[in-house]
Amino acid sequence: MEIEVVEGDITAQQVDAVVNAANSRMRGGGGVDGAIHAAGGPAVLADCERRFPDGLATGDAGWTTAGRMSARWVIHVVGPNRNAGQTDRGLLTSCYRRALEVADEIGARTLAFPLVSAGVYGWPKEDAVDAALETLRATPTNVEMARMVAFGRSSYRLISDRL
Ligand code: AR6
Repeated sequence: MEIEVVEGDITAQQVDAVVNAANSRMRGGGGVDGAIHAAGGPAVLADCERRFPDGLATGDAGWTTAGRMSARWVIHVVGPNRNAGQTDRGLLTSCYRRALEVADEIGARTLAFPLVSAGVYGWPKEDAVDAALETLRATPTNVEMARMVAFGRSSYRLISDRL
């Protein structure tokens, strides 16, 4: 699998599926979650309600429609909330591994990822990047391309330095 990095907005990526840094309620939120629901429109929330009536566990992934975005699917993952004491790094790497497994289930070949847990959830950025890259590299998958979408210059530099 090819791994690349771009600076930009994840909602504008021309990929099969965009990955969302959601929360376990799966009913939208701020950050990248808010941007994805705003860009995809109400169909994304409606699909979340239908497919995830009880939400989604931390570390897990699940798909919905991408609504009005050019991607076909959103793969929602729930990263650990470090600010709430969830410090188990295995929950963060699980998000990337489970996202690839869900992509394989639905047949998505190109994915765009945000830096899960590195915003509101307070995971240190450097380690969030390392967790993402090492898991994407180590997980067997049919996905052909994983694009890390950096929100801002400093995240872009951080990811490209480590790539
Ligand atoms: N495109 C790409 N990356 C973005 C975008 C965007 N449009 N917007 C923000 N980021 P966060 P978390 C980056 O806080 O830490 C939400 O309320 C951002 O700079 O979105 O996993 C959810 O509902 C950061 O690097 O996600 C949850 O409650 C990264 O995306 C909670 O926040 C992740 O930041 C999840 O927190």
